[in-house]
Amino acid sequence: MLQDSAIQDRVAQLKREAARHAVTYIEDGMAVGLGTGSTAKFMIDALGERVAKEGLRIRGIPTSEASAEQAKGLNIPITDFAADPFLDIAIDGADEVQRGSLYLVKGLGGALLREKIVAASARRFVIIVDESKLVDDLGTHAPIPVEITPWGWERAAKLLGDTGAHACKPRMKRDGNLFITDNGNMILDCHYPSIDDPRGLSQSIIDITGVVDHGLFLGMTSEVLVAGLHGIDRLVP
Ligand code: ABF
Repeated sequence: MLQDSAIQDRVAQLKREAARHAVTYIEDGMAVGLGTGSTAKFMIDALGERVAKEGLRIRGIPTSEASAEQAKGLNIPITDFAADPFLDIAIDGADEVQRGSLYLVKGLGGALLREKIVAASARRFVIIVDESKLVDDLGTHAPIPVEITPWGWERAAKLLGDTGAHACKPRMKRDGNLFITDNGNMILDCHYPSIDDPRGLSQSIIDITGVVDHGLFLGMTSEVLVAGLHGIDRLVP
């Protein structure tokens, strides 16, 4: 029996391999959405390597300040939506992937709004996860993060309760201060006992004034690369 740390090392190694594979989809001249999180970090590293070694000429839109810093450090040119309103591909991680539909929960890293804008702009949206992220029902392991404007957040929290959330708690940082997104907003982490109608829930949440967006990414995924202990699986909707 492998020890926990040995399993974690193996999973990290597989995620790194899946990230390297995803980066082979990127071709010269492409505009690329750069995700956020530990898996996306492997992907940006692998992309930086291709830029340095092969002279790959691409430009990226990062989904967070952290990913922007990483990309700049690797000499990956940064672009914006004025120059590139549409992206050839975006590659990111996720917190949950629903088997079959490939619907996602994203945003535990706090970058869900920029991630969703980038995903919506991309012709191909590729997700990399380890197999622990695969679920039958969304909301099983992860709360649904909802990005909201700080002013009036208590009202939005109450109305989110009416959509079936048992609890919607403002996200806090480890130091006890409120977590504020790169866009200056708050996140409410909403726990749903079950999500039978993801599309209906998505619409009900977005209809609440003060909600900027939420972590349900429905019908956006082009493919998922799953790093499992036995290798990498490729899922398509
Ligand atoms: C981003 O990073 C988020 O949408 C998601 O919350 C998180 C996944 O992180 P990791 O790859 O570290 O599990 O993709």
